[in-house]
Amino acid sequence: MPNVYAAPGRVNLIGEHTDYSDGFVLPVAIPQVVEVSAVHRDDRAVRVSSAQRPDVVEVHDLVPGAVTGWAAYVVCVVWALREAGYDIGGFDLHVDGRVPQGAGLSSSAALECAAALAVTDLSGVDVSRPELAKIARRAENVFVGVPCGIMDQSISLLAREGHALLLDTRSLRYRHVPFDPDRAGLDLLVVDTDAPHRLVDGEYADRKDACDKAAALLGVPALRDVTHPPDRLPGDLNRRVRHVVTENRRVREVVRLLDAGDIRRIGPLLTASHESLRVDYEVTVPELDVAVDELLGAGALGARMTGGGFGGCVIALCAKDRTDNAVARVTKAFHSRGFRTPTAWTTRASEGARRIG
Ligand code: GAF
Repeated sequence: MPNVYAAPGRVNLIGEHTDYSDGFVLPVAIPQVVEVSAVHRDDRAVRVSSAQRPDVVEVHDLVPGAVTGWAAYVVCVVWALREAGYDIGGFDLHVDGRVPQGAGLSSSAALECAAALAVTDLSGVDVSRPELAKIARRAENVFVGVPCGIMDQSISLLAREGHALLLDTRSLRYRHVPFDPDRAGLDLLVVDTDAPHRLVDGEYADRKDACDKAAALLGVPALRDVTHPPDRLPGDLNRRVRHVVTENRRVREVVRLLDAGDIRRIGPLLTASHESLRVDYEVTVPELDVAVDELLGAGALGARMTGGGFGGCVIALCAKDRTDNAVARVTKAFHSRGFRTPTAWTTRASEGARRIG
């Protein structure tokens, strides 16, 4: 009998493009999960199949570069766990991915985390969830070659229902912050713009390089250590740093309001985050900006892009009686501009990775 594990995708409430500068993030897990069914093998090979793909990948010699494409996000964690000294045997892994792909909802980290939980649990090795998040991030950085931060793996493994996760990406200390829009008569709305990702990998790496360069010029270990936006850096760097500095402040302010039970007042901070990502960090596209404008025009308390940007999803905090109208407005505006048809749904803060069968 296969053993089945599930790990969720996420939306990030606030704290965008801060996790590779040692900053603060505040994501929530969504109900959509990636499921991985795992069966132990007698040898050390890893075989991966998927309900969504026709190809089956079997790897005997697990080294970076040996596998590319979707299967790399599964086998990478076996590689990284072995590298970290854990005794992980061979497995047949079957994936059923229900997190929308390419929408910025972190389907890749969900895949990594479901696989990581499966192979560690079934190998009887004891790895803490924060340690597993670090290993899964390293797997993606080194094996897959994507220079992501640690936010997505952390929320997938550490999420708690009805809560957001406040994570300090330097110390890796974290805390669950109550987040229940429903109780306040609000919806957390997700709008998938279906905008094609443009140059996402190159642009993401470019932003990370800019942050590293700015930190070096300012003489600090990471932009987390900058308290006031600078004005003496070359080119775009002042604006890039300003985003990170102001975004870290906004995360702390949102957490203060949520702790005080003042969820309605986080709206303007979400919107300010979007403005910062649009003007200073330049990771939005017209579809994201139009969606945010229309949602706000329909009375949303706040709205912003979520995830890496350059396409993907927008989130909004909306009074329940305004949600339908807000979605209709976005759809109409998209049609009149010739954008693709957006998809929208309400979501809730859900639980993290777990065994389900
Ligand atoms: C992507 C990355 F994977 C995260 O680490 C994070 O940097 C995010 O973009 C932007 O906040 O999801």
